[in-house]
Amino acid sequence: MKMIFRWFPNGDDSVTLKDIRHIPGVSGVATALSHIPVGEVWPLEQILSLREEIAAAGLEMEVIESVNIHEDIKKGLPSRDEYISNYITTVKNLHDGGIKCICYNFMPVMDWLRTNLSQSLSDGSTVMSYHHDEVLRMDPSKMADSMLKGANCYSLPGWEPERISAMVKDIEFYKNLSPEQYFDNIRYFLDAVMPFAEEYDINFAIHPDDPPWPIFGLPKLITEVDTIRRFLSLHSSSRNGLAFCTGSLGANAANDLPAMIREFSGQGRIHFAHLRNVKHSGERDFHETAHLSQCGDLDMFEIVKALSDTGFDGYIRPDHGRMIWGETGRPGYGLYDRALGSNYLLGLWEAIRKMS
Ligand SMILES: [Mn+2]
Repeated sequence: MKMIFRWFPNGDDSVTLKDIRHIPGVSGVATALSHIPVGEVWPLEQILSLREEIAAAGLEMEVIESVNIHEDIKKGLPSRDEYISNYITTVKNLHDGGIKCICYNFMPVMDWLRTNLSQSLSDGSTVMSYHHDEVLRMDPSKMADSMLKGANCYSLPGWEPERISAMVKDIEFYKNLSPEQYFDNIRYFLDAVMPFAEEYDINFAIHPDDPPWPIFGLPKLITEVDTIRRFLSLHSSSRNGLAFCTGSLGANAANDLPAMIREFSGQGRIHFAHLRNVKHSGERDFHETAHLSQCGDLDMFEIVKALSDTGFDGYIRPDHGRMIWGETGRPGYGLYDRALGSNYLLGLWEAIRKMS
């Protein structure tokens, strides 16, 4: 297992590589060439120069989060073949740049969604939260405004300008696409790309839908045990795996996360784990919390134990944290609380390993 930390290059992060190097037990970063528009090839030279920058700070770059999927692939349009071909070239270049794992998602239109990027907790810290009633009342055309307003001038992954400009039109498009057709589009992508994942020894880790239920009538598929089983069965290669995000899947209290980890990690299908905690305040309402079990509704001990017991040897990163100690930055991605979280998780990992 390697503990890593998400980091955004090109000055688009309040956290520096030097900061990350100071966190004990963290060996590398999950990062991306996020300035390249979705659908275009990532040039090898740029991958290598980012790798050098990260190596110069004493850190590894083995995980990309994310290489986004062009909307035409998700929609199943004829133009998808060109974008898939570009994607495969990017995979080859990432292989040549020493990458071992690619995180991505197949969420239509938008990536994750929250209704408040800075909700105050009783300890004075702030976190991101989600209230479903507010989403039901939301005008999709105003949604991006409200997300970006809370972003403290940092880019928000999954909320790139090209996505936002097409958002309302795209929501309409998906109203006519059945979940069956959507699964077919994922299968088409996997059938094209997985042979290259094999050839280049790169694990693919799909991120679950966040939150794990439909919004604006959009198909949501990577949300619970049944749909994840179905996704994994679309392509049997063990390279076709999961970025198991406890915060995303854990927003639905019906998901038994340790059992899901035992099943999917036991099959060697979890390549990357995003570990964070959430507190439910209603069936479809939650806020994020510090990583400790006692701070939220997820049992982080059982989650880490399930990974350890199944011989998990992929990457873990602390996912979103609180904003504490006066820090400002991209919501969820401050330094301090994620550093605390990583060391809590490493402590659990060491104790579980030594006692088993
Ligand atoms: Mn996540």
